[in-house]
Amino acid sequence: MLRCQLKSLAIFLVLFAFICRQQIVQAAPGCDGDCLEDKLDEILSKLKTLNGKVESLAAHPEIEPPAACTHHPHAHRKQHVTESHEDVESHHQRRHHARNFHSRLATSSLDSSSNHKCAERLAQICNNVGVSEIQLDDDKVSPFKVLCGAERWIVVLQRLDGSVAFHNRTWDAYKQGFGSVGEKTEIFLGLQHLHELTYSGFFEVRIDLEDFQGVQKLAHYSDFSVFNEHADYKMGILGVYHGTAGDSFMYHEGQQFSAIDRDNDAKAQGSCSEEYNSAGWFKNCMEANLFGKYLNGETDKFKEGMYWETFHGPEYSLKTVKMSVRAKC
Ligand SMILES: [Ca+2]
Repeated sequence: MLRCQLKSLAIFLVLFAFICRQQIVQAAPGCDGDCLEDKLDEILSKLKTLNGKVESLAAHPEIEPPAACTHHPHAHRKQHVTESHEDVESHHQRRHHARNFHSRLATSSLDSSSNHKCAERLAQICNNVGVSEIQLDDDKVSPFKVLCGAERWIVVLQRLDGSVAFHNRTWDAYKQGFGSVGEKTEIFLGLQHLHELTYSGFFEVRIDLEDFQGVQKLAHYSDFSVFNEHADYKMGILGVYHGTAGDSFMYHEGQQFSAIDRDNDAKAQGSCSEEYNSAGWFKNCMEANLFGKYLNGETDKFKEGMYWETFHGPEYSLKTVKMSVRAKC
């Protein structure tokens, strides 16, 4: 019942924000758009993120929405108001994959504990440190190579020395990925593989950061998923943060991916990708720039470097960044 109320509240807030936005802008003809529009779009973006979070929680297969929720007269109308058709499909697809994932876990070994079943599942994905080839259960997805870290973490982004340019690439480049898979090489797995991987089950994410003094920090989030291309590879909920780096990634939760040729950010006027020569799950605009330029530490290029807001701030380009995902037990 609480989830129902939360969803209704989220829908109401989004609709209310839309109406207020129109009325306020119309009532203030002298406003050139820089004053009210940016503020209102920022509020609207936050409300949309809140709404997406509630819906993602409702889509969790282990917590089915109560019957009263699914039969709510506005339940379907809400989805048409707040989501594109593709988004709805993404939710259904995710629930389908998640159910399959748990079904496989449940039937893989009837006389084993659930942890053991999960361990078996993980062993199939990434059982040794080093380069490995992944074959997901989805037959439509061809096998692809990944770098497996310790404790079965799968490295999806690795920046070590600036030998590969991560910034200013086109949408297709971020979709396909670039660099080469190896322990000492720079790589981005690509948004399509990231989507396929994170939709094959439930995943967590960790981001390891290092500065030029050798100080290492960690940001860990309990959940991570990337929607499909129809949803512009939107980032799903991040869940709970813990770590030593500080939380500079939650700001990006629920955002679609943007590149120089695809502005999906929440900045009403202009493109974050163009402004900072980068790409990412931008809002208005960022608190971390994982695809930023490799600028070797201190820099006067505000937010253009590979930075993390709560670890050295936006005028320091880090030495190494590694982003990894792992299937959860
Ligand atoms: Ca924009």
